[in-house]
Amino acid sequence: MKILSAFLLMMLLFATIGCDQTTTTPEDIDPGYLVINEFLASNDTTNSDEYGEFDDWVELFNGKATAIDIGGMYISDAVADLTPWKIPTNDPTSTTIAAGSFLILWCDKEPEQGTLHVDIKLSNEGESIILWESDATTLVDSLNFGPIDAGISMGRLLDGGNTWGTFLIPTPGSTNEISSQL
Ligand SMILES: [Ca+2]
Ligand SMILES: [Ca+2]
Repeated sequence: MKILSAFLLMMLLFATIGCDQTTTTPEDIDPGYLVINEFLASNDTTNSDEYGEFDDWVELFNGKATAIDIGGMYISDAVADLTPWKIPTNDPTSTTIAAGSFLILWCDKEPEQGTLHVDIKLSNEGESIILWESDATTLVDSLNFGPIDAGISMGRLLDGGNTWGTFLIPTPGSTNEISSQL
């Protein structure tokens, strides 16, 4: 009887997961984490910034139950960068990510265009993205990626989850579109 109950429970669990693939489940998220959730390393036509420029971007996702202000954190495209870019601290309205929400950082090396324009660019030949806490030492999240075609984004299949994929339809600032996975 116990075995049967366990079997039914397993079946119910699989059925639940199977029906709900586009929703991030608690098991997929480490609640302590702010993560790099998606990025577009070569942006030709997907989306443009406030200046009409189709620049590269990194999407962050706050999987915590509380808002996070990323002002003061550091970002770079190289692990050994001795002068990573400090995200400005004077514009918390722009740099605060609500619980369960997303934020786009434009990787255009044009910080004069606004708080969320960082002094790095991404290469679609492959490189790294690293985000540090405001002590410039504690790692928030990082990844390495290889060559990727223009207009194709890479991201977590479930927002905040551990498994990465490539997406035909990038989703800057919103839930990753698992149905467009390549
Ligand atoms: Ca720009
Ligand atoms: Ca997204």
